[in-house]
Amino acid sequence: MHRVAISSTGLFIPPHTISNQELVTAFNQFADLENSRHAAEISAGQRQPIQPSSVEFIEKASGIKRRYVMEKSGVLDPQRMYPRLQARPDHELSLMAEIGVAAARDALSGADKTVADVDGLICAAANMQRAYPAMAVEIQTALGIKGFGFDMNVACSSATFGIDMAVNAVRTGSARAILVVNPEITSPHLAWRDRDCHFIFGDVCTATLVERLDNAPAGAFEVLGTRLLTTFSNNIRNNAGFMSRSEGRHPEDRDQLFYQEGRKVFKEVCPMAAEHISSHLAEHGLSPNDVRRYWLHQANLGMNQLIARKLLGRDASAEDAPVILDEFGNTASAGSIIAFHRHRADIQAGEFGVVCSFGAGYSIGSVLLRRS
Ligand code: CO8
Repeated sequence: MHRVAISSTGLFIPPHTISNQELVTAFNQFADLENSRHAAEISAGQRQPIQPSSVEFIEKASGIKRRYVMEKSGVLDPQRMYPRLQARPDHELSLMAEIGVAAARDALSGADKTVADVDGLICAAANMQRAYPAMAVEIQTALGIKGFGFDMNVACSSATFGIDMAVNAVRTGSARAILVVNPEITSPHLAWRDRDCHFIFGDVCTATLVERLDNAPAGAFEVLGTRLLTTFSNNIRNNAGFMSRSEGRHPEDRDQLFYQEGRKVFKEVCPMAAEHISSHLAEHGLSPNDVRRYWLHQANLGMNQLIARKLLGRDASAEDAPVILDEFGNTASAGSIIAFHRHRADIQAGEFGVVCSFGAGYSIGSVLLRRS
């Protein structure tokens, strides 16, 4: 058995940002167009008008101020309201693989490693661009990694669950190092025409290099343990899948995109996540106040504040639980990894930190770290 560390992380940031104001302006134009198109039905009481969105609501309810996207003109076109992405020929690198390669290279250079040091690659994300061949194999081959790659999807917990798989492979000796890559292109799966959720997600890609502690650079974060939990819930869903065509579904049908019961998610997941983290820490003889930093999943600012308060018994500062969702929105599984990527340099040797994700499934994954 080997001791295992996270050596480094990588980040790819998409080229476009959408501010809340831009988003709300486009949404409200769309609402006006739809309402005037259906004016007769609305005035006859046969149809409800679409209500406008508001910047104030979005910031207060979520803490999100802007988000990055791969393509913005289609999202902001009130006649369209989803990104304009170009289909690529099969011989070209696919979009998800392209951003995966960029984040993976960033992670490798952060640890001063090359692809020759890596034996496998896991592509772990909430949405895959296609059914097969696996995205991971395309990214692995584009990078030139000899070994293996596979995809996995546990929605917002994909990154932490992927890290768990990588840690086990390195600990037991089946690989020296594994890259866990999280290309989260959420924008094509978001219902931009639904004001309840049109502000939530953003695109990004993160990568995490997991390797033997004795091969890792000084200052790497030793993985002391991982803990995973799932329990089925219909409160966050997307029914699009390979049976959709046979079921006679249309891509615009509301359940073929992301939908959720946000209030229920908030109420049910916060206590589960706090309990999950504190019992994970207890397994290692630690209490929540022994932890210098929590890099939490970035879905909602209020959610993170509540979880941190439940853990620490006081209000958490940005020191305790840094926030990146104001800039990125909810980036599905990448959020906690972006927080770790951006906010770990000041952690001292011997100090503890926890990366924790939570989301659809429900799924919760925590990774307990100690700086070496
Ligand atoms: N502007 C103005 N008003 C609005 C808007 C808006 N944009 N949206 C809703 N309102 C209104 C509502 O209609 C409602 O009005 P009324 O009181 O008259 O009914 C009122 O504002 C309050 O609405 P909510 O109760 O919905 O508001 P909340 O305070 O609950 O906030 C949130 C909504 C922000 C969605 C909040 O509930 C939340 O963040 N919950 C947690 C959700 C969460 O964490 N989900 C995880 C999803 S991510 C995941 O697991 C990965 C999925 C895979 C990725 C998919 C990629 C696309």
